[in-house]
Amino acid sequence: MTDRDDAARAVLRRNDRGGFTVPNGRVYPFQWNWDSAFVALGFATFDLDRAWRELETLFEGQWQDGMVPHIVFRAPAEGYYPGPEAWGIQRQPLTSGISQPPVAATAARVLHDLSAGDAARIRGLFPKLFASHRWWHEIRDPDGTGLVTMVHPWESGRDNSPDWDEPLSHVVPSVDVAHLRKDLGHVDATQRPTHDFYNRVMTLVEEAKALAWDGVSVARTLSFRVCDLGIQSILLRADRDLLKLAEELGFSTEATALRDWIARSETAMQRLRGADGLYRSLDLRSGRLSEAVTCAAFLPLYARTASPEDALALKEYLAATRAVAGFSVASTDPRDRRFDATRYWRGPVWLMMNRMIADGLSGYGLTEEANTLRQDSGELVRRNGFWEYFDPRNGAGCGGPDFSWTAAMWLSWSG
Ligand code: 9WN
Repeated sequence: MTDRDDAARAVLRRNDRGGFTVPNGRVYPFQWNWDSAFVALGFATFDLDRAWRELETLFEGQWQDGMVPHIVFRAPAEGYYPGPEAWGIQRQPLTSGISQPPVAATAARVLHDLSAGDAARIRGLFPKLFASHRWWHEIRDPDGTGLVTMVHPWESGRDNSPDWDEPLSHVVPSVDVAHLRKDLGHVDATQRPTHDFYNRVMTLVEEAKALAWDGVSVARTLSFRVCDLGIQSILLRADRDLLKLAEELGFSTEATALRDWIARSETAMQRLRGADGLYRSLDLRSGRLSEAVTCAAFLPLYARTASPEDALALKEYLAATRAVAGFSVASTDPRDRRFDATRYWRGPVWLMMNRMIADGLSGYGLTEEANTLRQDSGELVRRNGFWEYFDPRNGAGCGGPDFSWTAAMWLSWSG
């Protein structure tokens, strides 16, 4: 074990609030959905019980209809907007009203594989995981198209990606929340989304509040309705992992439903393929594919739904962008006019994204490319520490320091 491994464990321990982990104590002082799934992989390298606990506490925030909220406000904390009052949801524990990419089943499968035949924890979690997948496939795909709807850029976890520029331009801001923001007290404004972005996304929160957060009404009527290539791919991969668990544990009814969802998604995802062969997100209101090519373009590999030809095209695409960007994978194509090297999801490299992309590349036999991503990711941490995200041009750390998922990725993958 190296000093850096020790430091990574120390980050997780410091951000541990007793059964759940905050992404960063100052910038994000609550429990986040997909952060917890990645963090569980980090804990699993030295404390498997604590890793399970991370997923279990996340699911304590699950709604009756199956949704796993993107934030669980488990304990009061200052320093973040929008906090619980802005969502107006009366339930305990307090939560936000939207979700995030469903990485949890994939993480649970990893934990189960490490649990040496002890199935007690996965048996407890399985019905909750299944309910959350059903929520995506039924409530967020009310017409059974095979493409799930996200209703808010924060659901993608790639908040201000250029993928959302066009669909968000049709949301007419009805609020001005610039003065309520707290993120700019922690992080340089050039590394965060704009005020205009915040006004539009908080308008969406107001729209959903007016519908009393009713799941199907929200999915059918919010003024931002997009099939995110990221969520769609991550869900398909997680469906496959959950199916493996269902088969092993003997949940046969659930296994049948999962097989149907998988088949439906595989067919529907072909609608996300652009004229150049690369996959994109789809604006479900306008029927238009996103113009931008972002890091999500690689995730059909992670979903194991890309063809071998797609994989070769992505291999070339990776080499071309890497030659321009320096460190991979830039969250937006560095040759695109919308690329911004330090602004959040418009350019920076994120380690958990690299991990999923590398998993995808390995799955298609592109071992050398997968290793390159792993080395790049390790190098970013070795040079600069456990930052939230990194400038692809020079590797400089951006956003919050001592970040949980970056430490977790170091421990479980790139270190
Ligand atoms: C909104 C916690 C989260 C991540 C997201 C990342 C960022 C929040 C914000 O931080 O989003 O959910 O306020 O900027 O974009 O992926 O889960 O780390």
